[in-house]
Amino acid sequence: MSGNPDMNRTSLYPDLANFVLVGDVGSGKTALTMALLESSDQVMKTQAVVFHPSHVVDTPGEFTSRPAYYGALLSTISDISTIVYLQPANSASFSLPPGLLQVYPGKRVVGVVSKIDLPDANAETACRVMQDHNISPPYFLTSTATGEGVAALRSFLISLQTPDTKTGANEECAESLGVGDNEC
Ligand SMILES: Nc1nc2c(ncn2[C@@H]2O[C@H](COP(=O)(O)OP(=O)(O)O)[C@@H](O)[C@H]2O)c(=O)[nH]1
Ligand SMILES: [Mg+2]
Repeated sequence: MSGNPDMNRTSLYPDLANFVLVGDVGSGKTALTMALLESSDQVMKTQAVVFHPSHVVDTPGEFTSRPAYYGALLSTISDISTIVYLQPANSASFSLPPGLLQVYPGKRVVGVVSKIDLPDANAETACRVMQDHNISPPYFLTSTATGEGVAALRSFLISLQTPDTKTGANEECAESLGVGDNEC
């Protein structure tokens, strides 16, 4: 894990830390990771877990779509406090492995609707899918093509690292960060 060269790079946002992105193959995890970190690295198919500085972790989509990989997913996320789940705006199917939230009941799950710029995007449906699967609002609507919602999500994730927002006041915090404009 520490052999990954990505671990040694410095981050523009040192407080943007301690989260793992999960979601289906092609849901936009790597593109969103790069946008959040403002990294110019090229987005290529993620074949392995990629560790960025400060415990920011990008996972291959197979982790959520193939049961054989669930064990790997569980061990990857065990030390990370926040799961960022991506629901593509043009998909109504949910891809977080069943029971994952029960295995780690203490983890925060942040619901993100990705690719809201797509012509067939339906953010409302995507939010409903997350709600139906026990992911609580606020949801963050994002597009890495237009950049919409990326800064609000980044601010929210950074706010989770400050002790007084870890308990309780996060929805208020999200609103004050302007997330309300971008909610379902
Ligand atoms: N239109 C659009 N395309 C996106 C967006 N985010 C990612 N993509 C594209 O979707 C494809 C899969 O993205 P990627 O980040 O590799 O998905 P991952 O498999 O979840 O890591 C790539 O071709 C990206 O350029 C977005 O917000 N809007
Ligand atoms: Mg990827």
